[in-house]
Parts: sequence; C-alpha cells; structure tokens
Amino acid sequence: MKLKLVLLASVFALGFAFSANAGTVNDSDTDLVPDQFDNCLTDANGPNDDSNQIDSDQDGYGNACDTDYNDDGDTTVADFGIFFPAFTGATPDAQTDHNGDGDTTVADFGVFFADFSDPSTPTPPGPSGLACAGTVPCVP
Ligand SMILES: [Ca+2]
Ligand SMILES: [Ca+2]
Ligand SMILES: [Ca+2]
Ligand SMILES: [Ca+2]
Repeated sequence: MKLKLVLLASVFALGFAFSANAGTVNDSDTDLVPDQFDNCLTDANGPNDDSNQIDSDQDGYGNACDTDYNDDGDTTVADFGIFFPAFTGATPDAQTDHNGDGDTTVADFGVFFADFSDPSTPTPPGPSGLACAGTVPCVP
C-alpha cells in the first residue's frame, strides 16, 4: 500500500514537472532548440540536423533560413549572383550551404528558390528567435 502511494506521488510530481516545463519552454519547429535560442524559428536546424544552428555570416539568422546573402533584407537577383558562383564552385561561399552538408548543391538551390519566388515583398531572412538578429556579429 505504501509503495503504491509513493508511486502515485511520483507520477503526480512528474506530471507537474512536465506541465510546468510546457509553460516556459517553446520550441515552435520541434528541433530541440528553445525558441529564444533558435536562429531559425520555423526551420528544423537543431542538433539532429546537419545545419545545426550554423550561421556563416553571423547575422543571427541561421543558414537554414537565410537566403539574403548580401544582408539587404530581401532575397533578390543580387543574392542569386552570390549563389550561382558558389553552386558552380567558382566562388565558394559557406552562406549558400543551407542544409549544412558542406557543399552548395541542388538541395540548397531549393531553399534559395523558395524564398526567391516567394510573392511577399520583401522576403527577409528568418524568422529568428535571437534578440540580436540583424546585427553582425549577433552575439546572444
Ligand atoms: Ca530551428
Ligand atoms: Ca545568417
Ligand atoms: Ca539580399
Ligand atoms: Ca548544402
């Protein structure tokens, strides 16, 4: 009987701990990085992803959600002018490796093109959960 009571108390304590946690820690994209530390709020770029919070240009927007290579707040033909020579290998640029596999490939072009073809104007990088996003270097 006593053991059952202890078990019951433990289950209650555990449940309380979980519900208390749920109230304070948000992880919108469920990539295991809490929103306030996640440099891509809506793209999974956590420890289970190759692009794990990598931010090559240190602007507070992770490579996974930053196709604005020249930092002018929009994804335009000018950014494609940086992507293309990285894609061909003529001028490598770490920013254009969106999935973190170490190379700029068709998969990365897919990420670029999704933002480039987005009808909303402008198409800014992010969103990022970091308060310093948009300043270089962004030091949380
Ligand atoms: Ca993320
Ligand atoms: Ca960035
Ligand atoms: Ca740009
Ligand atoms: Ca890549």
